[in-house]
Formats: sequence, C-alpha cells, structure tokens
Amino acid sequence: MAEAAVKKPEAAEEQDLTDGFHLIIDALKLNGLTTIYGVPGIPITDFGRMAQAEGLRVLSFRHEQNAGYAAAIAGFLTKKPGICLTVSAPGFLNGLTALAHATTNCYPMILISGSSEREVVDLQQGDYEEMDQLAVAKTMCKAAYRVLHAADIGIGIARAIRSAVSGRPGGVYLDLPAKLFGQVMDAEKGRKSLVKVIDAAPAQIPAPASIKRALDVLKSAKKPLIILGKGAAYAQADEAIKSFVEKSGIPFLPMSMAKGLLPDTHAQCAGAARSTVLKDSDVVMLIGARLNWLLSHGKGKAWGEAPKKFIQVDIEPKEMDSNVEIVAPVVGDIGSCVQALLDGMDAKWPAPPAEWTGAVKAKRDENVTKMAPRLMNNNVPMDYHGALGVLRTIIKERPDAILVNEGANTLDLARGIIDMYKPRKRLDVGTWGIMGIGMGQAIAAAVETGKPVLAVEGDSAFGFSGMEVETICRYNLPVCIVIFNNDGIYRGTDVNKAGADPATTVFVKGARYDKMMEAFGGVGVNATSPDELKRAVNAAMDSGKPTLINAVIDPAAGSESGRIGNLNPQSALKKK
Ligand SMILES: Cc1ncc(C[n+]2csc(CCOP(=O)(O)OP(=O)(O)O)c2C)c(N)n1
Ligand SMILES: [Mg+2]
Repeated sequence: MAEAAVKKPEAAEEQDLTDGFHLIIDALKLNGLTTIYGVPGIPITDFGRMAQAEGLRVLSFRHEQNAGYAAAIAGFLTKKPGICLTVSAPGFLNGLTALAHATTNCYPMILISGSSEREVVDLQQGDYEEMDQLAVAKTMCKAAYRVLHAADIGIGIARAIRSAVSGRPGGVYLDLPAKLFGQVMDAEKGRKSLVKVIDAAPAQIPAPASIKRALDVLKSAKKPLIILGKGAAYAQADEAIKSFVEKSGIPFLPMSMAKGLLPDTHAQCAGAARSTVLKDSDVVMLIGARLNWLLSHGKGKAWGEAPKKFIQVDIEPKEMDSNVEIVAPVVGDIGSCVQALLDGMDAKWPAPPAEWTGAVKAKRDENVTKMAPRLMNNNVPMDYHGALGVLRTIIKERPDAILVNEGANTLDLARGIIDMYKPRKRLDVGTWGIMGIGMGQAIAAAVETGKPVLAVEGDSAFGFSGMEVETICRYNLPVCIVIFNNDGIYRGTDVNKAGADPATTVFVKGARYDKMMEAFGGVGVNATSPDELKRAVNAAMDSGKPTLINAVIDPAAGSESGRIGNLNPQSALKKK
C-alpha cells in the first residue's frame, strides 16, 4: 500500500508525457498503417514490441530484403504504403533493394530504418553501424526524410505517406535516429502534432481535350490493341476498365501482373496471340503500362513493319514519349482516365473491323490448341508443361488464390500457361525480373488478403528467400510453395569442362527442398509426377497448412534464361 502511494504521483506525471516510440506508433495507427514487416535489433527492438503491444501487426522476418519485398507488394495490393522496419546500416542496406524495387515498380512503400547518432556519423567517428543512410537512400526512392525531433514525427510520417502514394507511387525512405525514439514530450502537444493525411492520393482528372484526342485516334484504327499494365491493376478501377474494354470490343493484352483484370479466357484476350497483335496492330492504347524493355521499347522486330500510333494513359506526364512518340497522351490517374474515356464513347461506338478481331481470335485459338496436349502430358520426370498444366487447372478451380511466381523457365512458362481470372491475383518478379521476391510476396499476400497463396518457384529463385519458410510456419500462413526443381539455374545439365568444380548454373542434384519445410513443422512433399503434384497442391490448398512441394523436373527441360535468352551478350571469340 505504502509503495503504491509513493509511486502514484510519478505515474500521474508519466501519463502526461509521450515519447518518440509512442508517437511513431500513434502516427502510423492514425493513418491506418497497422502492419509492419521487418527484422528487430538496435535501435528498433523495443519499438517493435511496443507496436505489437499497441495492436499493430509486426511480422518478423529472417532477412530484411524479404520483409521489404513483403512491404512493397502489400503496397501494390492495398494502395496504402507497405511498411518495412529495419535496423541501421546493414539492416537498412538489406532493405534498400526492396525500396529500389518498389520505386521501379511504382509500389507505395516506406522503409523505416533506425540509424546511429548523427553527430558521430557525420564526423565519421566510427559509431555502431555507422552510415549516412539518408544520403545512400536518396538515389533509390521517390523521397527520403529524416526526423530529428519527436515533435516532427507526425509531419515526417505524413510526408512519407503522401510521397509514397500520390502521383506515381513509389518507395520512400524514413530515417529515424536512435535518440529520437526515447525523446520525451508533453503528451497533449504530441497528440496535436500528429497528422492524419487527408486524400493521400488525390484523383488526377485528365484534360477533356486529351480524352477526345485519344478516342478519335482509337476510332480511326483498323487494327486496335489495348495493353493493360500493372498500373491498371494497381488502380483498383476494375469495373471501369472491364466496361471500357468490353464496350470498345478491342483485343487486349495483359502484362504479367495485369493478368486477371479481365479473365485470360475472355473472348477479347489476346494473351495467346501476343506476337501477332504487337506486330500487326496499327493503334495501341497503353493503360498503366510503360514502353520499357518488357514491351521492347515500342519499336524493333517485335513491333513489326506496319506504322503504329500509340495512345498512352498514365499518371506520370514524363512517361509520355519515353521511347517512341505518343500521339495521344492521357495524363491522370487510371481510374479517372478510364472513366472519362468510357463516358466519352457514345452508344454507337463502332466495333473494330471483324477482319482484325477474327484474325486475332484465330491465332489465339490456334496457339491454345497447339499447347493443350503438352499440358496434359504425364511424363516422369516431369517437364514444365506437364507440371504447369496441373497448376493451371488448380488456379481455374480456385480463382481466389494468389499466385506468386519467380524463376526463369518457371516464370516465363507459368505466365503463359496459368490463366488468371481475377484482378491482382498474379504477383511476380516485376519490372526488373528480380529473383528473391517469392517468400516475401507470398507472406504479404497471405497477410493482406487472407486468401490462400500458391508460390510457383524455380529452385534457384526460391533460394534467394528460402529461409522465410520458417516465417511462414511461425505465422501459420496458408502458403503452398511448389519448387520446380530442375537441379539448377535454367537447366541442371551444365558441365564445367575445365575443372572439378560444378558448372556455375547447377546445384546439388536431387536436392529435397521439402525437408526444409518439415524442419519447421510444415508439410513437405516430394512430387515426381503430375498426379502426385496435383494431389499435394489440392491437399495444401484445402488444409491451408504451410506446405512445400519439391516438384522434380527434368533437368534438361528448360532453356537458357527462359524466354529472354536473346538478352545475353555473346562473345565473338567463342564463335571462332
Ligand atoms: C536478384 C537476381 N539475381 C540474379 C538474377 C539472374 N537470374 C535470372 S533467372 C535466375 C534463376 C533461374 O533459375 P530457376 O529459378 O531455377 O528457374 P528455372 O529456369 O530453372 O526454371 C537467375 C539467377 C536475377 N534475375 N535477379
Ligand atoms: Mg531451376
């Protein structure tokens, strides 16, 4: 009793104070940011504990890069910045790849890193994990900020949120020096210093003249094509996009992560006639798709000889004319732009010439028919087509599942073979073709959507984030990983002719990745035939238990670099 009486005035005093730790938590909560992906350590360990205690979901990873990829894709899925939390220098650097990846892919993300003492870092006196993180981050993101005073936390987080999601979304770095966390201030003043970001990503309405110009060009086309990019998927303007495409009657080509915006089985989908529509189209409307390497920069062999006119719909004005002339730029947010286009089409909008739509459909049907028997093969060892034929059916039967996909052959073939039926269900390597997104994206997909996740992984690709299977087991997430194990990168058959070391592209033969999952209490299965694979994936999807299936693929089945082998430089000397 006496003790409590003595403590009372102290506790009352404490109630009037807040500190950096709590202000950061309160600022995130105020803005609806309630999930943090990270790795603990000095100076953010207690912050993670307190955030958890205050009701935030704080998911601890085994490596910051994977936490960063999780945050980045969370941003893509939710249109709110995904939060990645790391320690200073090495942890920060581990998270930086994901920050750069988020910026390149236009995913909103905030990398929050603790940092060492400014006065020591700036004099380069060798502090614990010393690094001028703000300077390093600046070149890799849309914006980078540092908060030095507890009273500025509200503004700092508000600026980070707005920078990440407004205009073209991207990565933002927020530097929080160790001293900031413990800084104390009056609680009421602290509360008042917080900022709730109003209308973080304001609509950007396109100019009416740009809409008219675009529709005029589109109407004049004999062989029009619409290309949907992942910006269109991000926009969550699914109904407007579907109505616009259907009202126009124009064949559409989805980029990888735009698959499912309209089903791949839709009558207008030209996915299976990609080379034909790129070559033969005369007017191409890009919606949230950039003319980067993935579209051969809009020129060259892939685009054929016929002259082309490009219409581009994008939120970023600088995107226009980036590679070729854009005759009808439409600048604004995708939702507003597509709605305006739709509103601008009168009831008598002419269908594109039947000769064109018929030709596209014929090519598509021909390719689909050609592929069909290969997808039904029951070969042992499995080839890519036999294994992917099974997964294709599983996604057809479970269109709500989220497909995560990385690898070379495993990526390129899965992209072509597995039809998607709903928006934002296919999450893959993005603009850079980066390996290592697999487990981070799978975890975030499960956490953010609550839907089952099927991660289709090359054995090399999986290795970049493989340790996160422990994270998947720890949080008991409904993730089924299928590893296309062909003993290596591209193929498992390479031989080093010059010495005893294995060739650079091959791994341990017959590796059993399924045992990794068992080590952490998950389900491991070794599947050697399409039938075994089908049973194991269905069981995993039904049970929701963390599962890893080692799918044994013929080591000779793949090709160098999958579909992009042409990008490999060649030595003239080798050909002598
Ligand atoms: C971060 C990163 N490092 C390296 C690469 C180069 N790379 C492209 S695909 C690939 C792995 C391909 O092998 P695998 O995942 O086993 O797929 P497979 O073709 O064998 O099915 C690698 C290492 C990359 N894309 N990203
Ligand atoms: Mg492989």
